[in-house]
Amino acid sequence: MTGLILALDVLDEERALDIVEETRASLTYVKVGYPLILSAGLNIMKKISKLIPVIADLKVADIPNTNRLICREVYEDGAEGIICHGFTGRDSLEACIDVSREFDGDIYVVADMSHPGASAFFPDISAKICDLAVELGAEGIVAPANHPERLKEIKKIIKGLKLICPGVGVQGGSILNAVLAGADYLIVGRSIYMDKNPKIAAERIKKAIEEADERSRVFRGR
Ligand code: NUP
Repeated sequence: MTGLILALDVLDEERALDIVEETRASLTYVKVGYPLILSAGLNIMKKISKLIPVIADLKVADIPNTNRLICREVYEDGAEGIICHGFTGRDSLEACIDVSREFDGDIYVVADMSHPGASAFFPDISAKICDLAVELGAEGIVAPANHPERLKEIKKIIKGLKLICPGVGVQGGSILNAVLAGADYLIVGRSIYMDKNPKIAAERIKKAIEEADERSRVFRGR
């Protein structure tokens, strides 16, 4: 079953917590990133993690020592998972993964991105990043739901790693195509938190994911 991750890129702590409370029945994780953390403070992760597991989308991309310091801080502040870059190379990614083991946490590695500019560099390096993530024992890979052809290629080489995918809704990707291409989780932000009723929006998207799962099962069973 494909899961739903809310990308909570709102800037107000109270609103953030209200949206989590309203939508969490439809979600597996809430993903927080720089916008919310910088406006509300790192402590927001502790507050959200009392309601639902948190993935910190900090796209950690520094030298090993700095990566270690960042990841420790973020796990101590309540995150269950951290999104890191893999293009920094083995030692930097390994530093993140070592810390994740100390905290029994997860690392998700960005192998490709969903914005138009990503096509300049990522398709050339994404297979290498995936191989490294598999070898080092990451929990999952971040790859674009709005590029199902790239998603399919990535799915083939990541063994059992989880594929978590932003890019449906406002960025133009289709839920069905992403699920058929192998997404394990869809990451959705604006289509939920900008809706006048985030609870209903999350329920609607969850239902669309369930329908896509069903079609995917029928398709695979043929
Ligand atoms: O390639 C990526 N694309 C992307 O949109 C990697 C990401 N981490 N994201 C994040 O997913 C982005 O920062 C935002 O938090 C979320 C997508 O949000 P939305 O386009 O559904 O509003």
